[in-house]
Amino acid sequence: MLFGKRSSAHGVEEARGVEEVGVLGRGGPQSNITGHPIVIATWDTAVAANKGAWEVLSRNGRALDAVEAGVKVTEASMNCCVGLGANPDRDGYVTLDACIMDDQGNCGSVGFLERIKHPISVARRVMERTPHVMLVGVGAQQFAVAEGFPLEDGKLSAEAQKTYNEWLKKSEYKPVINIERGNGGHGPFAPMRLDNGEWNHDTIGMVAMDAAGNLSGSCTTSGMAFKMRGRLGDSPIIGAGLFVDNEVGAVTATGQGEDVIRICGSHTVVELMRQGLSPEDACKAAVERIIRIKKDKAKEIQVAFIALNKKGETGAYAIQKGFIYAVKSNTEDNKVYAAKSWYA
Ligand code: SD4
Repeated sequence: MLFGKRSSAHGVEEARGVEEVGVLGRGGPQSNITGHPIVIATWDTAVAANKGAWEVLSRNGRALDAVEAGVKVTEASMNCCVGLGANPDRDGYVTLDACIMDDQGNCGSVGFLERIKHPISVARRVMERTPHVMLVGVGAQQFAVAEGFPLEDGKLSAEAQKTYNEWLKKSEYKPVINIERGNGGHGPFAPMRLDNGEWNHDTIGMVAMDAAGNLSGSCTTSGMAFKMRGRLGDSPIIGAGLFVDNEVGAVTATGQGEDVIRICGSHTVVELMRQGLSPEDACKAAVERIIRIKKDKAKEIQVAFIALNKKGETGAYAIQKGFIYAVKSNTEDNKVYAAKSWYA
């Protein structure tokens, strides 16, 4: 059904419409769409983060500054999932991934970054001050320190230490064969749900349009809790965890990064919007692609996308029920929405 729509004459017409909007965007003069600032972000941490972004957007600031300021709120807060207070990898180290992309196709990213409080700002420096897009590990940390970011002490937060100790106990008690069955032989990765029954989610992704009609996005995470040391997910990968095309829209992903990477998730959603799909339909079509690949294993994972198009329309879709996101604009007061999902 969706594929039929994409290849129809109607789809082509819609795509042309998007191209016309694009003339005002990337590479050309600033768009003169006005009065349309909007920001959306993943999970419930979005509410505080959107407020941070809105302080920039409501003063006619750039979307790029807004998406950096917004997710910094989450990075600085004590939580399980983003920033240095987050849960560690399975060796007990917090390793952070982040990326950022603006309306000009500029992008920057850091992966496997340790002991730096604001990976999103380091990602922005990579974008603005290096000839590269991505720095990882020790090199990313060296760059951050050279740029004046303080090197923090690397201790786990009290909460993360407690969770890690608990996790270590459980991993000792889990027979390896069951671990292999549950995780495809890749060893003791994070549980899909936390002890309190909530999804084990580890990311904030944010996309915004400013009053000039220009788009930007950011994504920052500690990755999946108790991941293997050195593992990168989708969040630092431009096109997977985040993609912005100022002619079309901006998209970010959350959930099991490996399955987002497999379909170049955020880029795929942007391309589907370019072909005329609404943000929600585009997110849904990308989720369906993952479901087709994963088959029955899709029941065991969560992936969700949020999308914003050039008209300021938003949408989201997830594999599993329970994914939420928040929207702030002149007309939406940081309302939290439950995304539609493939499995009820
Ligand atoms: C990752 N996508 O590292 C991130 C984790 C996440 O909800 O978003 N969890 O794979």
